[in-house]
Amino acid sequence: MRRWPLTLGALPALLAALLAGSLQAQPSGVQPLVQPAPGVDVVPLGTPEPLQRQVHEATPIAVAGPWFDDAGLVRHANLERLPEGCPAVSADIAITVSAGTAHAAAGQVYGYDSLAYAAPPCARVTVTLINDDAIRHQWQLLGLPEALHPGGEFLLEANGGQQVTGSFIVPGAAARFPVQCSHAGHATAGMQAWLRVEAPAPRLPRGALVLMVAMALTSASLVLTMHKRTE
Ligand SMILES: [Cu+2]
Repeated sequence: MRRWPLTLGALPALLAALLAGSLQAQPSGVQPLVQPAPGVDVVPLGTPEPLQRQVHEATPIAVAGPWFDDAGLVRHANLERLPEGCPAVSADIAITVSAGTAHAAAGQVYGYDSLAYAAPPCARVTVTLINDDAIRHQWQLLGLPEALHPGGEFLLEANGGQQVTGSFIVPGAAARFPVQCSHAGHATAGMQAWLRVEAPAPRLPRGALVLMVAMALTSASLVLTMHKRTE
């Protein structure tokens, strides 16, 4: 019974000591739930950096790799890498495509202003897509070598009223590549075309042309002579 007064008497000091200890242990700020291992730097959480968006003042020249800005999107472009069977870029072909409802064929909703494009084998084709509608449209070409174009695709997408430009190199063999807008329903509503790769007709040497003309003239004169004799 004599210990109680002693214990009670020491209680305020004990409480004060505990309080002081707990205040010292109280963190001054928010502490991580898991303490980092010694030597590990802790990066304080803060406002994340805003995503950097690539913005171009004007329509860029053809660029390689995925690219987008306020104008639209270029995906799987290829400026330099040569497809199989192409020792070099054979020609530079520029194609300008206008897209939208104003270019739809009769009975269709959407369309391009041209339904067929042509390029010689191994040509570098630079396409500019001009979107005359307020909604987005694409010029998506499929069937290219997958080694150079994931999924065989080259894609331009122009936002409403915008234009985008991109390039690719066609293979060395004759082929026909389908082009379309892959937005739901747009291809079946008329937004389809073709790119044809074919070698230009071989040019005859000048001597062969002269010989052909001479033979034609000789044949004509012979026919005339025989006709006169039969009269
Ligand atoms: Cu479209």
